[in-house]
Amino acid sequence: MFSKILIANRGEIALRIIAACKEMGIKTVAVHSEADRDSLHVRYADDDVCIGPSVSKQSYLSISSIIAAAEITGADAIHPGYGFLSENAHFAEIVAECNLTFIGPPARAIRLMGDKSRARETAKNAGVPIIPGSEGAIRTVEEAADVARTIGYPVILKASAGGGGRGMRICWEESDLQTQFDTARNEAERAFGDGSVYLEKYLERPRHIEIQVFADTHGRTVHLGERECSIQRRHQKLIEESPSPALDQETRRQMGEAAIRLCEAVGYVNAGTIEFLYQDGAFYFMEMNTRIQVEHPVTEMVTLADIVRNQIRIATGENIGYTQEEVQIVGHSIECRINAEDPVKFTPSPGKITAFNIPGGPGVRVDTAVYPGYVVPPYYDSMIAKLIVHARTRDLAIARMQRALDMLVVEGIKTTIPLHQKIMADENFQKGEFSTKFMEEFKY
Ligand code: MV4
Repeated sequence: MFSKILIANRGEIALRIIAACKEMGIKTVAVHSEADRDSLHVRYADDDVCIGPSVSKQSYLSISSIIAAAEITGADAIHPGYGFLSENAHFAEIVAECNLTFIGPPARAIRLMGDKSRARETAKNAGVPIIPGSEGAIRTVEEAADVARTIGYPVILKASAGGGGRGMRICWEESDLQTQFDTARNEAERAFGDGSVYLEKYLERPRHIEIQVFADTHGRTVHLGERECSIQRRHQKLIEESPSPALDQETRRQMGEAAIRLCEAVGYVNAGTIEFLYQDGAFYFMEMNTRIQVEHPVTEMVTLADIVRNQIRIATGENIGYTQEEVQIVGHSIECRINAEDPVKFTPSPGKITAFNIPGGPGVRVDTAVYPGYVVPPYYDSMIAKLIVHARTRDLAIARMQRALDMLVVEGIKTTIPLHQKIMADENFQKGEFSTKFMEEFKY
């Protein structure tokens, strides 16, 4: 087992990783920017190193500073959390070259899944359903028009190097194609330095459902069921839940098995998430995320798994320790992301939190790094807390979330709490009837 883990992250996920390490008897190293000197992850870690100025580029994204911090403090592994360097294959390679363990998948799996067009081809070859579309990247607009004519409009152009909704263009008819193809290429070239794009049939009202997987170095892969992530705005998730109100047992089993097939096809190791679009009873592979995700707690609640602990155990070469048959989903869990934002305009609302009171009681979990008097810096993501509930049924989980939102007090800044209260009270949300279009159509 590792004796000391460096956490290359900040905020609630850094604290979540420290919590797992403490329970495992592993020492921790926090790295922080100048803006984060007074952060809880710095206080709770055994060691801490300032790795640079406030802007992420010069601190949480600085590979050399982070490696130096690991060497100075004698860490033997690095946990990247989510965001920042978590899906940077180059970073994973450097970590390994420095005789440190990267707590995550092999660099080649990160690189392969980072190329969305190749990931799609890999899924197809593994027998995982993909959305009808181009075979690999598209080189000319004529090629795009040929594929689009075969599968029918609308179609969507996606950047191979994109993901998470960046670099996408919808075409409703052939006359849109030329402009959108050029725009998509130029945007992708500018944003990612790689102008390659691929094409898919555009699904108009899909649900976003993802499968949590784990693979160990001994060839065992299991899944921990799904998360429903359709409630999002501009590709930022707002609410996640598990299980999805849309899936029956048979579809859940098939989606889980498809996710496992993809992992096995690429020799995947550690925690990962396979994202699917689900519409009219069919599911299609969309992307794979090769990191721990923000919404992992809803899976932890319904499976009793400790995902971070498992990541660390797998990284040391231990086996998963249970079989697929032993994974059981119990009850229902919902997570609301509490952001320091205007709840209507979604503009950032950094500043000093003058009062902060978190709900407790049965079935409530709050993952946060905020405390009374904390100043939310303007440099990073606006998420300040995750409010997670667990109950026997979905209806009970919604009722529990409503009372937990009422009992959550954040003063001094604007937050998305009022928005979550409105969504929890929405009839379509309560019925479980929604798609990724929910927020576009939601009146608030
Ligand atoms: C799509 C789609 C419809 N049809 N692909 C958005 C995030 C990126 N991972 C892919 N995305 C989408 N791809 C086809 N062929 C709709 C979306 C999409 C979406 C997906 C999941 C969650 C929210 C979304 C919001 C808008 C668009």
